[in-house]
Amino acid sequence: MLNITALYILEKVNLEGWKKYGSRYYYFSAEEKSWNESRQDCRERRADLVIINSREEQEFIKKENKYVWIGLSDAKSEGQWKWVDESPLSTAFWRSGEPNNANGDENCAVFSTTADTLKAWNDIPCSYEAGWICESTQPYVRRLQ
Ligand code: MMA
Ligand code: CA
Repeated sequence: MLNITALYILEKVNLEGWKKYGSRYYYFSAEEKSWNESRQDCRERRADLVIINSREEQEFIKKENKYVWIGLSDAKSEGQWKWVDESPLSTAFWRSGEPNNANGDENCAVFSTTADTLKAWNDIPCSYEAGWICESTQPYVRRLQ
C-alpha cells in the first residue's frame, strides 16, 4: 500500500544516501573517516558497517566503485578476521596477496576501487581515512520535531 509514510521513507532513502539492495538498506558516506569513526557514524544511524555475506552483495558494492571501509577487522586478535557482529569471516574477497598486515599495522579491511576482479579487499591501518558503508534492515529516518 502506498501511503504518506511509505512516500516519506522512499523520499528519505533517495535524499540521504541510503540504497536498497535485496531486503537490506545501505548508506554510502559522502565523507572519509577512520574505521572506528566510520563505525560510530553507522551506529548513530542505527546501523553498522557493512557485513558482506554473498557474492551478490560483493558485486553490488563493487559497482559503486568507492574506496570504503567494510565491517571487518582483526584488531582484537591478529589474523582472526571478524565481522562487526562478531561472526568469523567465511566467504572472503581479498585481493591477491592480502591480507598481509604490512608493517604489522593493518587491522581493518577496505574495499579498493582498482581491483578488476571481485577480489577487492585490502587490510590497511584502521587510522587511515576512507569512505564507509553502513548496512541496516531499515533506512534511518530522522524524526522531524
Ligand atoms: C600498500 C598498502 C598495503 C598493501 C600493499 C600491497 C605498500 O603497502 O596498501 O595494505 O598490502 O600496498 O602492495
Ligand atoms: Ca594490506
